[in-house]
Amino acid sequence: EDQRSLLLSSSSRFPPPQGVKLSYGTAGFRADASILQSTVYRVGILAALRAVKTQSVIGLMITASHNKVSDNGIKVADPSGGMLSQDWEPFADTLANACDPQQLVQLITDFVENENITLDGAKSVEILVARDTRPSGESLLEAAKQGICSIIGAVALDMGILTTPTLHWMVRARNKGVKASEIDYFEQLSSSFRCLLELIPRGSDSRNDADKLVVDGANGVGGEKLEILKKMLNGLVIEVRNSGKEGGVLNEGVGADYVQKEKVVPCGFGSQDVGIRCASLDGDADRLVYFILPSKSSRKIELVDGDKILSLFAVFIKEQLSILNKKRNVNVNDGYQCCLGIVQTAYANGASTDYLKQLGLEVIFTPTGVKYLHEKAAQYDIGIYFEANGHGTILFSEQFLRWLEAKITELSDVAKGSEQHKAALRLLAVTELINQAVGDALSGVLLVEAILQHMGWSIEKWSKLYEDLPSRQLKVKVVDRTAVVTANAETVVVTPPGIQEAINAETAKYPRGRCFIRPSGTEDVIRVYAEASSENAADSLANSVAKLVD
Ligand code: NG1
Ligand code: ZN
Repeated sequence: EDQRSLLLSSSSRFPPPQGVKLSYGTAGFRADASILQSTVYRVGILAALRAVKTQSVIGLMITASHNKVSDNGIKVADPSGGMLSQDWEPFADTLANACDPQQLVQLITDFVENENITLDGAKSVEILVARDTRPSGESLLEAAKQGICSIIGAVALDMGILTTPTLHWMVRARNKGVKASEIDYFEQLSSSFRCLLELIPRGSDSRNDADKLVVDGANGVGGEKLEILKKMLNGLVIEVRNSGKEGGVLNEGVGADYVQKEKVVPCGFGSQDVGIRCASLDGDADRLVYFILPSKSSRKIELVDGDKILSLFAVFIKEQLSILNKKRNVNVNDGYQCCLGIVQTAYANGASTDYLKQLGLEVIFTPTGVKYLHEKAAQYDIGIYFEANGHGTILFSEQFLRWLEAKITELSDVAKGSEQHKAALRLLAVTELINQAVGDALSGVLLVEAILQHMGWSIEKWSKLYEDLPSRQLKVKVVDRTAVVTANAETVVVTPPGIQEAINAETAKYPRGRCFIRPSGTEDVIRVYAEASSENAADSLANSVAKLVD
């Protein structure tokens, strides 16, 4: 009864916006910040219920990632540090769209009963709340806290401004019972990075100023955090641009989404950067792409996207596994077969898929959205997933980790310092450097840099692993995007009938042509993707298919 009146009184302070229907998409709730107070308050309630139900720490992140600065959003991190379990998404939707306090409280009461959640507050639970640098974040964070505190026994811990992946990492670490502050996160990243450099065969040939990395921080939280992290690193010189302190606007003409979609030089970069290794983070630092400025005269960049980061990681992991499995000092052939899986979406450049398959790797496709890729990758001993836009990570199974640790113990007895021993130590360092909760631009950048140094590769050499097929992405505004339903990891349109046949007929006109359409999960549009052997051909294929949708 106390619980009921607590909810009734707090929810009356957060009336929902009129005439908007929100849905918990692939990236949580996202909208113009001015209409989000009630949604964020309600997601606070949901997170508290999730914490009580799982008896674990839950995370709440207030961000709209690469969207414009006036937008904001909120998403929930589950106990593992991953995305909210998909079976709670419908509840998130109904909760966000309840029209008055009575209906809201009724929905919560029914849900609590169905899920067998005991709300006696006997054991308190914690919800970690953080936000990116958006000005609207402060008051939204307050609304989230109010939601959390409306559930008896739930405690909100304000973590302040963090990157999205740091919050996910903290949730995961806290639930494992290990150290989980932001400094612990930075320390884990910098020490595993150092470890990888120390294991470079020729000895670590520290990079100097002439070989610096320049990072575009998207005028967001990532740049500001990288300024702290870079001071903890040896053997790598990083210059941060667009850290948000120079007055630029978040995600405006900067950041990973802009660089990847427009393929042009971001603000703050120019002729002085020709030939230099550059990288871009997105607004909440969970995406990473690299790029090179090929010439002074053009705004065009050579993009080194998520597919290429994936390929670099795959080459390195595969190499270390094969060194480790060579019968030399210790017979590692103990019957354990490490299963390595690569997960992509239909947006992966066709040339990357060909390259990975030609390396003998198993490549699997899922629909767009990190939750699908992550779930698939988790089915392997080592699962590497990336979206072309630069969101991705590497997952290691518990079984693999136990096997690796046993190997290291064994090798350090009989073959200390051998190549086999070093390969095992490198893999262990990767498990600590890469953020296994979610894609993370800061941990990603350090793994890329460590591997490039290990291989002795320049960014040009890396970029030439394979040559991207020309591609074009378009979006078409439609009245009802749900009218388009797809299958086979979004590569085939099922309804409306007839469209797929028309797409096939168009695609057949182009050598190496590939094209698909799908409804966006984050915007009110149908996205068109086309690939072909020349830029003109890719543009023309995309345009003619876009006309079919209109
Ligand atoms: P939608 O709007 O569903 O295409 C976009 C990205 C996804 C993912 C989500 C979440 C593209 C083509 N799509 O989804 O990869 O990152 O946003 O942020 O880049
Ligand atoms: Zn993001």
